[in-house]
Formats: sequence, C-alpha cells, structure tokens
Amino acid sequence: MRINIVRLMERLATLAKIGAIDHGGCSRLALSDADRDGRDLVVRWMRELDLEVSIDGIGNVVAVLAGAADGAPVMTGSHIDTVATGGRFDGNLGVLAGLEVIQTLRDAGVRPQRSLAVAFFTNEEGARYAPDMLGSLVYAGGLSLPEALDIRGVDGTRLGDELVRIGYAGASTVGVIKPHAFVELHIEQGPVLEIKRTSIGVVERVQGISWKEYTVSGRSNHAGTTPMSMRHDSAVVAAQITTLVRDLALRMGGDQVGTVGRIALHPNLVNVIASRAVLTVDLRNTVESALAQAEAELEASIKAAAAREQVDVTSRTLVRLEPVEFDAELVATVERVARQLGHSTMRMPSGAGHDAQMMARICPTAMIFIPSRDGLSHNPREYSSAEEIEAGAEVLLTTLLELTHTL
Ligand code: HGY
Ligand code: MN
Ligand code: MN
Repeated sequence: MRINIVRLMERLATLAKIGAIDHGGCSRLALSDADRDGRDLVVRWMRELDLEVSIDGIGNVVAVLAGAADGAPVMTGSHIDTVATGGRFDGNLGVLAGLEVIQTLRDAGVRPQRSLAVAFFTNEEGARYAPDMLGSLVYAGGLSLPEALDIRGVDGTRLGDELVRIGYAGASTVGVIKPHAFVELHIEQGPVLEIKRTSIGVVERVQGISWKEYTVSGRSNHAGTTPMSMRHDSAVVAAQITTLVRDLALRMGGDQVGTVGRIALHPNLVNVIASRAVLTVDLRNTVESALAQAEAELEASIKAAAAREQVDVTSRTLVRLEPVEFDAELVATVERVARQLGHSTMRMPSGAGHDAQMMARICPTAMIFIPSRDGLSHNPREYSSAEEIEAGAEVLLTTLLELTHTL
C-alpha cells in the first residue's frame, strides 16, 4: 500500500483555497467564516469515505474507520485553523495525511484490526482565542468545557457564541474516544531538518510555553507641549519590554526564545503620548526550570522599567504549559519505521506547540516532522515539497498500520 501523493497534494491545494492570501498562504482564524468553510470541506471528505464523524462540544471533529476488532482506536490528526498570515501546511498536513492514510486503506479494501481515527482540534493556534491547543486541551481534560466556551477573543467575541455561529457546537461528549495511541504528522516550522539535510524529524518532546499579556498604563498628553521630564509614556515601556525579551533570550541562550508578537497602543495617534499599551510576551524553553527563571527575570526587569517611567503595569497569564515528553516506545517506533522506509532521521524537540502535547496526557503519543523550507512558518511562504510530504505521509501510514495491527 502506498499513499497517493497526487491526491494528498490536491487536497492540500483545495483546502488552501479557503481563506487564501498572497504567496500561497491561508488565513483561517479559529471559528471564523473561513474556518467554518475549511471544516465543512474536510468533514465532507470524511463523510465521502463513510467514516463515522462526531463533533464534540468544543468543535473538535473525530472521524473513525471501524476496525475488525473492538477497542480504542489509534488516532492521528492535527488542526486546520491557521494564524492570520499562515501557510497551507501548518496543521493541515497532519489532518489531510491522516485522511489520505484512511483512503489508502479503503482503496486497498483493507480493514484495520484496531479502529483508526483522524481528528482536527479546535483553535490550535490560539491567535484569536488563548490558550493555544485549546480543543485538544479540553479533549484531554485540561480545561473544562464551560470555561473554554466563555473565553473572550482578541476581538472581544465569546468563543462559545462563535462556535454556535459557525455550526460546530457539537453534541458528542468531549474526549469520549480515548485513543489507544496518537501520532501527529507536522511540518517542523523551523530550520533544523533542512540544515541537517534530514528527511524525518523524530520528535521526542515539546518545549514549555509561557504567554502573558501586559497592560502598561501611563498618561496620555500632548506630543508637542509635554516636557520630556514630565512624561509617563506607555509606548516607551512597551518598547523597553520588547528589547528586554530579546536581551533575556540571548543572555540565557540554550533553547530559550522570546517574542513580543502583539502591541496595541491607545489612542494610537501620531500626536498623543500613548496612555495605554497592551502587549503579549511568548517565552519558551525545553527546560522547565530555565523557563521559570526567564519569567522571573523578565518580571523584575519590567518592574524596574515601570518604576523609571512611573507607569503602572499589570499582567495576565494566557498560557503556561510545561515541557512534554512523548512516549519513548512510540518515538522509537516512528524512528524505526522511518529508517526501514529508507529515510534519514534525527531526534529533536518541537519548538512549536501541537495538539499532540495535549494528547500525550491521555495516551502514548509521538510526532513526525518533515522539513520546512528556510525554516519558515506562520508565514504565507511556508513550504514543504511533495517529496518531503510523501516521505512524512508514508512514515505515518506505516506507523499507523503497525499500531492498528494491520501490517
Ligand atoms: O504557538 C504555537 O506554537 C502553535 O503554533 N500554536
Ligand atoms: Mn500547527
Ligand atoms: Mn501554528
């Protein structure tokens, strides 16, 4: 059995037309109309394969190919929501490759021993509603459904209302299918595999993530008349926080990364000293103690910057996830299968968050990476070649065949 790479590339291209933006990218923010249209398309493909499709209370969609034997299914999948300037492969590859594996079995008239499921989870990106990996977090029991439905987005909308609006407030109980195992195929979204000229990334862990939103409250005043000694300028402190984050990450070294991705000034006018700045800080590290240290050091530096400018700074935590180790045996299976198929492999951590890190809370879980050209992602120019995609999908197929005792 071989996956049909032409069909898989066609599906990726068809899905990418929904919410298409320049340079081949996609914009399908969670629970937007574009997300709804993308969901409708993938659910149609699932139904065309006669899979048993269920939609749960947070909008996760699970499609099952029944196996010959009873018991929990082996599951694969990812997400189909994207950031506003996303690529066509982030998340989408894992869902459509899973669908391709199932269609390959169907075409060959092969029924797996264990049932095989492919899923997509709601709001993996967290760009509109925090936290990220929300649907899989609720699926794994890490956040209650009522709390999740009450989350407010960056646009002020309530998550549960948007879920109803797009028609994906499903009836099935969240997490009712506890998988026997979970394997996710994903693009690396970084430069390592390309630099190392390696085809398959065998992901051992996902780094810890800390997202905080800071509100800096200064005093708006006239840009022309206010002496520099009398300013309480929230924009200046926001800029200082941005460079503090960069300096902290460089000083800590290792896997430490830090990003200020969102800054909003109020009133955001050319001749008014900003009274308020709202900004986000994304800190990540593979080592929990280092991540905690980075958070503590940043807090101290922000306090000092606020005191110098005599502004007030408050913060709220949007996401705090510790590093997650994947199942050693399943990781070894992915590595062995990839090598048996003749692919070069390397073990590595994931810099990005994934639904797999949530599924690891409830079942043995592993991930398969393929290279990203120039390490680009969360960028419309995100690209992986058909050859790289075929290699990843073949490793996924063979791993799933083994896990479902279909080999
Ligand atoms: O932020 C992340 O790592 C993921 O793309 N949600
Ligand atoms: Mn992703
Ligand atoms: Mn992403």
